[in-house]
Amino acid sequence: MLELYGHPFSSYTWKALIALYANETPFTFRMLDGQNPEFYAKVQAASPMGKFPLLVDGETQVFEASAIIEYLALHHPGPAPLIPADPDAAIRTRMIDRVFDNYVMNAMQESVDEAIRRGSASDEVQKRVDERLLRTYRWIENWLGDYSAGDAITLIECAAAPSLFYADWVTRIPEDCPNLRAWRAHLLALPPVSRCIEDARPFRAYFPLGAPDRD
Ligand SMILES: N[C@@H](CCC(=O)N[C@@H](CS)C(=O)NCC(=O)O)C(=O)O
Repeated sequence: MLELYGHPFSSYTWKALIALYANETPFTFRMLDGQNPEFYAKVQAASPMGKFPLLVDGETQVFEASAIIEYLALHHPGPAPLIPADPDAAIRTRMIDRVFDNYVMNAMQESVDEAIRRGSASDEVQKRVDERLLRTYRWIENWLGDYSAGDAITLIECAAAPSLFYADWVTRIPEDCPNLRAWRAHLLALPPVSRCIEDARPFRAYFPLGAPDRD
């Protein structure tokens, strides 16, 4: 039985969970909630910074959410085309996955980290984050003109849903990005994503910048 170590409020845990849920892959969730110190010990030992999620499949341990999805696509495939079979399409999918981790998730995280350190994000940090996120939002808005996956769940949806869910709480997607606003709403309504949202709801009070009263 596969094991996934993570936390229901963690965006990168969602990224792996969405892939597991999309293919109805059986797994045991090992929740990092302080109740089981041995879960933390396992995660700490597995990767350089002890980050989660961590997937364990017998003797195999996989960290980095994108690598977990690659592993699931290869060893536990299901109806959801997590990684396209066509090699060129797969390269494009991996490239867009990097956009969400590097330019959405990381930008948002700067405000969150500052809020954890100081209690709130300074105007200077928030301005820098706003600039980075708005530039990325506009790039995605354009990219969406050529993208249509329908209800399919690939690595792109796994990366996009959690990063856009939380980034919009930090820097609202503006009205001049209607495709992106609609796509975020579409992603949040996909059953594997809405399941993550509901399971995370009890933890919203922990969002360091304060969770808005929506979604
Ligand atoms: N690059 C990693 C990032 C994982 C990450 O940042 N996980 C966060 C939770 S969302 C974490 O482990 N936080 C605890 C820590 O940094 O100690 C991935 O893609 O899996």
